Amino acid sequence: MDIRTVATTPFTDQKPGTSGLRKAVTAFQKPHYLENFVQSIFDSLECVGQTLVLGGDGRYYNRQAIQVILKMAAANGFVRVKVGHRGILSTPAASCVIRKYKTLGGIILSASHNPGGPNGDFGIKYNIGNGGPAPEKVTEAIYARSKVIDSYKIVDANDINLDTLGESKIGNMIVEVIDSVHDYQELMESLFDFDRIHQMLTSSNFKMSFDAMHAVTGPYARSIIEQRLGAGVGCVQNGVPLEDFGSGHPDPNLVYAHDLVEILFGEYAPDFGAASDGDGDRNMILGRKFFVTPSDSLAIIAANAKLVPAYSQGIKGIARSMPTSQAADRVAAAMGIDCYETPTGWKFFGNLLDADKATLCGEESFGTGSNHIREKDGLWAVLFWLNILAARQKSVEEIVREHWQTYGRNYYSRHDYEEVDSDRANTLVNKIQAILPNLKGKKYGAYEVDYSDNFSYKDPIDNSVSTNQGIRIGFTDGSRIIFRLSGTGTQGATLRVYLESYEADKAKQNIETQQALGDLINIADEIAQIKENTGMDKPTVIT
Ligand code: VG1
Ligand code: CO
Repeated sequence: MDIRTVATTPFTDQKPGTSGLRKAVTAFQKPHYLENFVQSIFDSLECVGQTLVLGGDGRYYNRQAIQVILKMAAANGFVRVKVGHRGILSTPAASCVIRKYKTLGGIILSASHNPGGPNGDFGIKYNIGNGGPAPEKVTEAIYARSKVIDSYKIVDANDINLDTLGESKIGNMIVEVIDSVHDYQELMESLFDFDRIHQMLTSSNFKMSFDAMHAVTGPYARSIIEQRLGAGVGCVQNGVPLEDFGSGHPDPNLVYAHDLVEILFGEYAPDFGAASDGDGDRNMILGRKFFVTPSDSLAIIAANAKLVPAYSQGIKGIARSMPTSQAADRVAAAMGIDCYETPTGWKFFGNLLDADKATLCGEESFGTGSNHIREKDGLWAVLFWLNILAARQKSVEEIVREHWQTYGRNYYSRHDYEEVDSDRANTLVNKIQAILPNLKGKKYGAYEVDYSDNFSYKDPIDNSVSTNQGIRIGFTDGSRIIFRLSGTGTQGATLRVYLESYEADKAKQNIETQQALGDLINIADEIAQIKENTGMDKPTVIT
């Protein structure tokens, strides 16, 4: 085997964010940029004799990056790489394969919902042996290494044919091109009542539509929902993964999944609609003319978990990210189980899942999942909802409204201000930070501040502490306003403002969300002076 050691100089900007390293494609195309980061990952591991999982969401540069990483894996002593067919592995499928074959870990190439193509974004993340995103101590080690790296190792070899299943070799290392869907589908089949869902989907009185947004879930949804579960050809829209996602923005929300939204809010709306993001870990759930917020979805999944075979014995606990609404907390309280509040990003759920303290996890950002893998899982959430619908024989809207009547409704919305100048965004955060200590007891109309802090989290399993995870302002009636800067953007800064209020009164649970949150929206602007500090008079995206 011809191992070459190539001299390189460090880049200063290879710090992984909320979910791996994300940059413009052009950044990754700079000489040695990808190689430096991959070698920094390998240098933080004991690779010799190990197996690696490798795949991505199919975006532009996926195939090129895979060829480079394969040759570097061989040079660094891996004995086997399991790579997805055509380079495709959704994030949840990669997590599944890592766990099933007990590999050292995996590399997932994705910038999730960020647009792709030559002018779009690319990304790379490392997942550890439990199948989950590398925890902070690992990402910090990778970043530290990237700042001093002076060489990387690569084998001179021909490219691997990713279009044909089976094994070949680079030097001593076996490259195994695996079916991207098989292992994942088998796992889904072991969790849900496929027969019952099949019955519903093949009956004449239930119709659904799934939008894969030209991203990675196409092949998964076609195989599982259209074929195995009998929904039939045509149920999955935009099912062929494209390198630029058909110039779309593969983010399953009311703004970017507008094709699906039009169908579900149109005249001949089906009973159920769902979409997933670039790498398949997010989900949006729609009923006929009805949108389910991701926070409500988590709570409803938890409340109905016993209807699903894999969770029929009950759940141990729930975990949600800090900005996610407290709807799940109410379900946990009613069930007498714990609800954990973690910082944003799936990596913080790993320890709770491993320790069996939480069974279900969720984030307001259209992420839901469970202990079946260690990533959020878009199709899993869709199947969970289908299983609930099949078992309860009610509409999505009926199920959600009944849930509100039982537990109360947590009105919820997120306002994003994208591409804010980074200095201005930091100034805004510093200004709020400065007034935080003086807010307690302060009254804004009917709202009185109960607490205000910058969220810090102590992991109950390994006691690691993560500080500065977002500013929380809680009011005496349980309402909250949260301010955070995104850790996944690639241009300027994105300010996220999360708004939540609680309504127990059944007569007041049907107000339009922005209207219900109107006072809090104004208070958020008063506290953060958003318009003045960002120079923007309204959010760029409201979800
Ligand atoms: C966003 C979401 C967060 C999610 C992360 C990765 O992070 O808010 O909840 O875990 O994206 O999701 P941020 O730092 O931009 O707010 V994914 O589907 O992009 O892997
Ligand atoms: Co994603």
